[in-house]
Amino acid sequence: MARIFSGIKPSGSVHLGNLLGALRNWVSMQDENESVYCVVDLHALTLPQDPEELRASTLSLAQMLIAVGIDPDRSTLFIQSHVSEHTECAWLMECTASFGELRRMTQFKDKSDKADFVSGGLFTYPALQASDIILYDTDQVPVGEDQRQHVELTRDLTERFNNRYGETFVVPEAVIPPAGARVMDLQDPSSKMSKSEDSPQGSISLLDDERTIEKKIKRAVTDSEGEVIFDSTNKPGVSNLLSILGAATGQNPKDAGKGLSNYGELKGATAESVIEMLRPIQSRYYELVNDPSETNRLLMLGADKAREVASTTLDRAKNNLGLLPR
Ligand code: ATP
Ligand code: LTN
Repeated sequence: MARIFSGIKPSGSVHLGNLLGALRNWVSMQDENESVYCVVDLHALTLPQDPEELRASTLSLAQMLIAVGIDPDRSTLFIQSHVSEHTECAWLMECTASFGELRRMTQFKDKSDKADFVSGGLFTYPALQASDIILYDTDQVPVGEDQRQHVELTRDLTERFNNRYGETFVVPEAVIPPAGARVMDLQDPSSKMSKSEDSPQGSISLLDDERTIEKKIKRAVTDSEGEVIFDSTNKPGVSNLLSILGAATGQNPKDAGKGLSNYGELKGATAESVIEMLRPIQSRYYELVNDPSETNRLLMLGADKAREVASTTLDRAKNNLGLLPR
């Protein structure tokens, strides 16, 4: 049995990329592993947040995770800021990471290029992420392709720490799905579908209704060739639709277009499969929204379970580092 950890930010509405790149893997991995899943609200603070919106989107994201199939009885599901060991361990990781390593992170480069205000937290973000992962003696981290570099950094930091101070942390590895690992924006297939980018037409929210999904997919950018073939370099828009269709129907993206002779058919088939996939998720989500106190209760239990493991790991790290015991 492996130990699994992953996290997602409450930074906007959960989209198809999150589901296909990460959340579906979270659900399937919880059966045979010991899994820990976290709403990483502290990571959302790297950009300025409206307090009311942050509170609402944190709860709503936890409800969405349950709706997609995370079972709080089988997995540990909690909110990052409820377990203060994460921020404490993040300092240890900041002091283990070099300035150059943090500066090379592409997510930092992308987000800092676009932001008016670049916080120190945006720069040290991967050190907090590393601490999320290592506090649970994690073997595997299910994430989308964009997070591979952060998990690689986590591996480097744990190896460095273990070399300096003796065996302390488990060295984790990323688990990235073969299809759907990188769902692109429907309007700009050169950038990934994202929660916080301002591209509502390019991103399909898991809560979009049928008509909205149809409209967004119909308007997706393709090309002028008209041939339904997978070629992500030369046909990024069409290939993105094929990836979505493939991931939603359990096929390889190269095979997903068989029998579809034009872009209209491709878009119709893609919209239909996405709508079918989201229908049961939406109905479970709206049931949970009617009873927020039950979600809050589950999150408190989750935080208690998480804290027990995290505090043991953090004590071990502090001891190995030479911090004076209390
Ligand atoms: P933001 O836009 O605020 O950075 P995000 O949409 O990238 O958010 P995260 O909370 O950062 O979402 O990521 C949650 C998980 O979803 C991560 O494992 C990430 O790799 C995965 N993910 C995010 N975007 C995509 C995408 N477009 N395709 C596939 N996986 C994705
Ligand atoms: N950095 C990730 C979110 C994240 C995460 C984690 C993912 C924070 N902590 C730990 C996996 C494991 C992102 O931007 N998607």
